[in-house]
Amino acid sequence: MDNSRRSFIKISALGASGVALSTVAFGAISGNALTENNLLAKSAKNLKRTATYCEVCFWKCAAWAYTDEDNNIQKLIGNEIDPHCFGRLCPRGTGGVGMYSDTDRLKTPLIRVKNEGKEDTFREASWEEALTLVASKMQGIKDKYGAESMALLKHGSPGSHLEHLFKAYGSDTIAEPAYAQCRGPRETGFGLTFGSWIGSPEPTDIRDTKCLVLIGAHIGENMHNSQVQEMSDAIDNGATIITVDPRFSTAASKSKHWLAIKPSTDIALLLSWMHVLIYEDIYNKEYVKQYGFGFDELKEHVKNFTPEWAYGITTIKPEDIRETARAMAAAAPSTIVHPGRHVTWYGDDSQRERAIAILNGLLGSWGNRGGFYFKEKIKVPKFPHPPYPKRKWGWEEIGEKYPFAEMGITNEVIKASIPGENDKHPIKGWFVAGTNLVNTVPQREIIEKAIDAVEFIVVMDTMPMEITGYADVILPECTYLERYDGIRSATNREPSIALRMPAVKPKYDSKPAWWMSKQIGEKLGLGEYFKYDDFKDVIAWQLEQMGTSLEEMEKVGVKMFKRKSGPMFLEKGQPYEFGTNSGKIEFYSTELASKGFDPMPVYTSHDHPEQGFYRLNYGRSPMHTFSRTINNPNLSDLMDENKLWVNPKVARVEDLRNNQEVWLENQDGIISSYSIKVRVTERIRWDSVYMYHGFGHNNKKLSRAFGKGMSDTELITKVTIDPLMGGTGMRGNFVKFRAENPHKETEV
Ligand SMILES: Nc1nc2c(c(=O)[nH]1)N[C@H]1C(S)=C(S)[C@@H](COP(=O)(O)OP(=O)(O)OC[C@H]3O[C@@H](n4cnc5c(=O)[nH]c(N)nc54)[C@H](O)[C@@H]3O)O[C@H]1N2
Ligand SMILES: Nc1nc2c(c(=O)[nH]1)N[C@H]1C(S)=C(S)[C@@H](COP(=O)(O)OP(=O)(O)OC[C@H]3O[C@@H](n4cnc5c(=O)[nH]c(N)nc54)[C@H](O)[C@@H]3O)O[C@H]1N2
Ligand code: SF4
Ligand SMILES: [Mo]
Repeated sequence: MDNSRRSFIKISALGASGVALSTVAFGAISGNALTENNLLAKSAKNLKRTATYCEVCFWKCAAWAYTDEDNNIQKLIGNEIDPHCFGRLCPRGTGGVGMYSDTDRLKTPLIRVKNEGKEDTFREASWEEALTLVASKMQGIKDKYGAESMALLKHGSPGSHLEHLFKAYGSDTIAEPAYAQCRGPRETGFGLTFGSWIGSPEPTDIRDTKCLVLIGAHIGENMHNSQVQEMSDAIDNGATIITVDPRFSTAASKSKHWLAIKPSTDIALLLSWMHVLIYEDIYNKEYVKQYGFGFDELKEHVKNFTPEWAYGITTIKPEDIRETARAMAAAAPSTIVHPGRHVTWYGDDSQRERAIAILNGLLGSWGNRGGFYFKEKIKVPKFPHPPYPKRKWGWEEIGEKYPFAEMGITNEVIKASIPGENDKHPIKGWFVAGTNLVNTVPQREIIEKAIDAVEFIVVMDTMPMEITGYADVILPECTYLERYDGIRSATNREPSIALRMPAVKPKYDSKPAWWMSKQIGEKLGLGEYFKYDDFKDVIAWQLEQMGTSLEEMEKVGVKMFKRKSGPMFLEKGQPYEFGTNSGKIEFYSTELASKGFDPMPVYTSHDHPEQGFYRLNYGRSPMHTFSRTINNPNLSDLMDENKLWVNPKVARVEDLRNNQEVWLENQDGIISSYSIKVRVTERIRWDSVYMYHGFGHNNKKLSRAFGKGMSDTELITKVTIDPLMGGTGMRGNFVKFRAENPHKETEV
C-alpha cells in the first residue's frame, strides 16, 4: 500500500513562475516551470491564457487554459486565487483537454430515421432543421398536453440555460441526478437539524479541523480538490482522521482509526456514538444548552444504544466505538463529522444524515472553527426578461409523496413518463442535457419502459454516450473549453465568482447550450426572453452590476468579495437563530414529528446477502468522473478499466485468482454485459465486492471505453426509496460470480 502523501493528493502543481503571470497574452515566459511540465519549447512562446472553470466534475475549479499560436490548447492550470483549487487541478481537471480533443465527439446534429422492418438509424442534419424539429415537437406537446408534460433532465452547466428556456416555455418539470441519486438526503437531514443546507462546496473547515470523521465519504478517491488539499494540511497538522468504511479506502489509509463497518448499519454506530458522548458526559454542554432543542428527548432515546448493542449490529468493537467517540469529543468543537456527498444508500438516508447532523450538534461543530463555517455566496443578478408564465404543476407535484423533497426527483419524473404510473402528471417528452441517464439512474428496465412510452426525446451532449442512442434528435454541445457559460458563484468562506470564456473556437459543428436555448426559444415565439446576441453580453451586463467588468474578469479569472452576512463562526455569548421551527439545533425534529415521521433517527435492519452472494459496493475512481471521462484520451490512458475488489477469503471459497475475468449475476438474475478482472485484496470486507463506477460502456462509438470494465449501474435493479425526500438507495444489491462467459450461446 502506498502511504506517501504525494500519491494521495496527485494534484498537479505548477511552479510559481507559471501561475504568477498576469497579462492575458504573453511572450516572454522563461519557462523552467513550463518546461518541467512538459510544455514544448515551441509552444512556450506566445501562449495566450483564457479564464475558465472546469467541467470535468462539479467542484468547478477555476483554471487558465493556455493556447499556442496555432490555437492548440497546451495546458490547463489551476487559478491561484481560487478557493476551489488553490492553483492546482486534479488529474481529471488537467486531462480536461481530452474532452476537447476526443475525436469520438458528437460532430453535428443528428436526427433519428425510422427504417421499415429494420433498425432505426441517425442521419446528419443542419442546425436549422434539428432545432426547428425540437421546437415543433415541444410546441406539439404543449398544445396537446400542456408544457408541464415536457421534462428537463439535466446536470452541469448546460442545465441553467435550458432551465431558463423551460421556464419561459411554461414547464418547471425539471430534475437532476445530483439530487435524488446523490446529495438530496444530506440536505434534508442537515436542513431539519440546523435549518441550513450543506450545498456545494461543503462548508467544512477542514484546514483547521482537529478531528475529521468520514463515513462512507472517501475524500482522496473522491477528488474534490480543495477538500483533498485541506485534508492533507490537516493531517500534517496532526488532525485525527476516523474513517468508517467497509473498504480500506485511500482515506482509511491516512486514518488513525479505520472502522470496517458491516454495510448498511451506520445508523446503529451513530446512535451509539451519541450514547457515549451523552452518558460519559463528554458532549459540548455549554453549546447544547445555548443552541440545542430536544436534548432530553435525545438522551432518553439513545439510552439503550450502548456500544455493546451496536457491536452486535455493526461488528465494530465496543472499545473502538468508545475510543473514537472520546477522540471526537477531545477535539470538539474542531471536529467534523463529514456529511458525505453521494449519500443515497439504503433508503433511510435522510435519517442517517440526521444522525450525522445531531452528532455534530452534540460536539458543537456547527458554526465553530475547525467544524462547519457559515458559508456565503454572492448573488448574480438576473438578466432582465419578462416574468415566467404560471405552471399548473411541475416537479413539486410529481414528487408530492415525499414531503421533504426540495428539488425534482429524477426517478419520479422517469416513472411519470410511464402511462398508469402518474396520470395526474403525465410526462410525454424529455429534454436530456449533460446526464447519461441510463448509466446514472438505476433500474434500467424502468428507464427503458419510460423511454419507449414518451413521444419525443432530445439529447444534448458532447459525446455519443449511451443516452444519445435513445434520442430522436441529438444536439452536439461544444465542450466547456469552447464556450461562455454562466458566472460561477459558489458558497465559500468568502464569496467568489469565476469566469468561463472560450479558449478556442468550437470544433466540428458543435454549439454552446446557451445558443441552442436561444434558437429554440425564438422558434417557440419566446424571443423576449432572449434579448441578447451573444451570452457574452449577458455576462458583461451581470459583471457590471456586481461592480466588476468582463475586462477585469478576463485578467483575473476569479474575484473574491468581502463577506456581508456576518462572522464565519458563532460568537461567544451572542444569540443565534437557526432556520428551524424552534430557531435552535433540533435534536428532536418538530418538523418530522408534525409530519408523522420519526423525530429522532431509528436503526432498522436492512437485507444482507444470502449464502453465495456478496453486496455490490461501488465508488469513485480518482482518475475518472462517472461515465463521462472513461473515453477521454488522456484519462483512459491512466485507467482504462475497473477491477473487482474481492477479499482473499472470498477468493479462496469461490476459487478466484488475481486478474481472472468474471461475470456477475445479481439477485434478480441480471447478468453483467461484460466481464471484470478480479483484484484480490484485504482492503474490502468479505461480505462485499467493490468496483469503480462509470465503466462498462456499450456504445461502440466510444472507441476507447467500449466494452472496458463493468457497469455497476446495470446490476442495480433493486432500490429502496427514501420516504422523506424520494432519494434512490442503491446499495442493497447482491451479486454472485460467474466464471464462464454466460453470453457465449448468444454470441454468433
Ligand atoms: N451506479 C451508480 N449510479 C450513480 C452513481 C454511482 O456512484 N453509481 N453516482 C451518482 C451521483 S453521485 C451523481 S452526481 C450522478 C452523476 O450523473 P451524470 O452527471 O449523469 O454522470 P455522467 O455519467 O458523467 O454523465 C454526464 C453526461 O454529460 C455529458 N457531458 C459532459 N460534459 C458536458 C457538457 O459540457 N455539455 C453537455 N451537454 N454534456 C456534457 C457526458 O458526456 C455524459 O453523457 O450519478 C449518480 N448515479
Ligand atoms: N475522482 C472523482 N471524484 C469525484 C467524483 C468522481 O466521479 N470522480 N464524483 C463527485 C461526486 S458528484 C460525488 S457525489 C462524490 C461522491 O463521493 P463520496 O461521497 O465519497 O461517495 P462514493 O464515491 O459513493 O463513496 C463510496 C464509499 O462508501 C463506502 N461504503 C459503501 N457502503 C457503505 C456503508 O454501508 N457504510 C459506510 N460507512 N460506507 C460504505 C464505499 O466503500 C466507498 O469507499 O464524489 C465526487 N468526487
Ligand atoms: S476537482 Fe478536478 S475534475 Fe473537479 S472541477 Fe476540480 S479540477 Fe476539475
Ligand atoms: Mo454526486
